[in-house]
Amino acid sequence: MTKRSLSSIIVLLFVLCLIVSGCGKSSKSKKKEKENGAIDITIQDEECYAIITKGSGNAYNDHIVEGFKAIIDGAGKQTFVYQPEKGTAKEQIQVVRELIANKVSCIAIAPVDADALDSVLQDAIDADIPVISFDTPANPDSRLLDVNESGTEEIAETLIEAVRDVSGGQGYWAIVSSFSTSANQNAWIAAMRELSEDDKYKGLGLVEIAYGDDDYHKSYDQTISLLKKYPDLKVICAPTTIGIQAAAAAVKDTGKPVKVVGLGLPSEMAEYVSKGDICPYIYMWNPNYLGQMTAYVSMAFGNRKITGEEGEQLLVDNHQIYEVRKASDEGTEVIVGNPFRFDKSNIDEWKSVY
Ligand code: RAM
Repeated sequence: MTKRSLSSIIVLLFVLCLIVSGCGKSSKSKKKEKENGAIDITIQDEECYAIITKGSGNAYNDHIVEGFKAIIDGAGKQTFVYQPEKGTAKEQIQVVRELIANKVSCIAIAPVDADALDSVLQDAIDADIPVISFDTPANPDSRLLDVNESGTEEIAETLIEAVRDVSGGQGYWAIVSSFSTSANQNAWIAAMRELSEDDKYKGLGLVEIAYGDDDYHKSYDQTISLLKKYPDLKVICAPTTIGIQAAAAAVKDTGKPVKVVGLGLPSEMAEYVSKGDICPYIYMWNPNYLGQMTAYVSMAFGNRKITGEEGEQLLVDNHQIYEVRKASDEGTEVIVGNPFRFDKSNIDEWKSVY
């Protein structure tokens, strides 16, 4: 079978899945709406909310999806979940095209590459399908709002402070990031670089940024290379859940006196954090809650309750108000929370939560 016919079969199966899952609009109802000219208010649109993560095989993404589904299912609406197997922009683009054809109620996406997704996401917006991003922002002109896990500056400051703390303020450090095209990672790294100009961090020297593409083996190999290349390395900062696990394992396997800090899941990092020698603490927010917020925001857009304009106030669970603010990329965002610290004192309590 040729590659082309195989991908046609995959697309066909995908469309069938959308229809079976209730996310497809039948041509019958479309025709009826068109025939009459007037809006048939007796036909209720089936609401279907789509979530597209950066890739499968990442527990962080699974927790987001779980939170998203819980809220949408609870509201009695349909969800469509897509986690690209290879973690490529190409896979995401193909799926967005299908979602446009099926006129879903809202698309929530964590773009692997915001520039590559830009045009297809704009096509969705032009087709009157709201597009929001979560985890990592889509470009300002191809999203209505970004559901940002935490402020860029807050994350950057938390991470560089950790580097300063575990190094004693002196020495070389390196970053093990996820994809070189990840807008969230790049924004955090740029903000860390800016902060490192401060006198407070003048004893620190950033030697390299390596990319593990949210792939455990690649992140592990990248860490091994860093350890070989820089024998004086003191700290590795990995602002990715996959990267931090791989970096800690590589440091453990080589026995090098290097500390690892960054963003990790308590469930995946407990073995290191409870010992504290390689990794004294990690930071993270609740990914399940990020998924829940993404679901609330998706439904609000799907029902045209909000526009994503700066200053809009979003009330969640009758008590919590989130204000839409201008993001550093000039688009708009809503900030879900702050990075939370997990160390020896609380990691056991949290490792079974996420
Ligand atoms: C990884 C992803 C995600 C990042 C988290 C902390 O799983 O790259 O984008 O925000 O880690």
